[in-house]
Amino acid sequence: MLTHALVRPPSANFADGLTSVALGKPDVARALEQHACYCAALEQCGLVLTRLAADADFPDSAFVEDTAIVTGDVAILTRPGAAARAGEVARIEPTLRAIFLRIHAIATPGTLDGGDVCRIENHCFIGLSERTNEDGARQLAGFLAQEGCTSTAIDIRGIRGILHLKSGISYLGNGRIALIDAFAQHTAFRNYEIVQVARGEGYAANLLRLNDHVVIAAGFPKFEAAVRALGYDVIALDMSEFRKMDGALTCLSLRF
Ligand code: CIR
Repeated sequence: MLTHALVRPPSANFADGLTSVALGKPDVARALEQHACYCAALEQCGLVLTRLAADADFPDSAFVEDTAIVTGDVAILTRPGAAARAGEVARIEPTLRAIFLRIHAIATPGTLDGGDVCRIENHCFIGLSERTNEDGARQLAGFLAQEGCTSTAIDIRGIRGILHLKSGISYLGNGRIALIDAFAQHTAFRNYEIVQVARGEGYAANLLRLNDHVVIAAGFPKFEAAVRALGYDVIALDMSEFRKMDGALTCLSLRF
């Protein structure tokens, strides 16, 4: 059962953050409205929120997921792969130290973004990406092993159109994963029931299973119908402004 989440709203200069997609500049007022709806959805799913202040020193800082991996009593501070985001970890560290009993940290030369870590029960898939390197993945695997969690590295560097592993795969619970077609034949996922995201709806592969609900991005009708047909209680959220900055549902919170 998830009970808490950390969130940080976008700052006034959110549009100055990093992006690899050509979807235009985000409207910050609209991003703030979407963020408020996101927070309300997390609360509807039973989570108590810790709301951090917007941080204009780091335009990408609303994407708190990339700064830490949290599991049980432990937080593992990341070392983000984009230099412009490196300072975000120190900004969130005091909050994590106040919540978690044990803190580990990815050290140089390792790099790791939280968006590259997909937890499925007691196993983590760790994406090797433009942001997460082998050393970062190896360090994380070691920390996870200390916590009784196994892991597998998945190389996503040849897959076009995804920034992080979790841009293309999410855990729905009940042994079920949602994934984009580029992952459909991957042997690492063969023991799971797969809900394939239709071509053209790939953005929807990033979702949140939060207790009794599944939170998905609005605007992907085939995928939404498939998830509803499985019997999940679905909340669909407009994510348009975050999408313009390569962000999706999981990026906007740390859940524990
Ligand atoms: C970045 O490029 O780092 C941000 N603009 C987007 C980060 C998205 N984070 C995530 O998927 N976990």
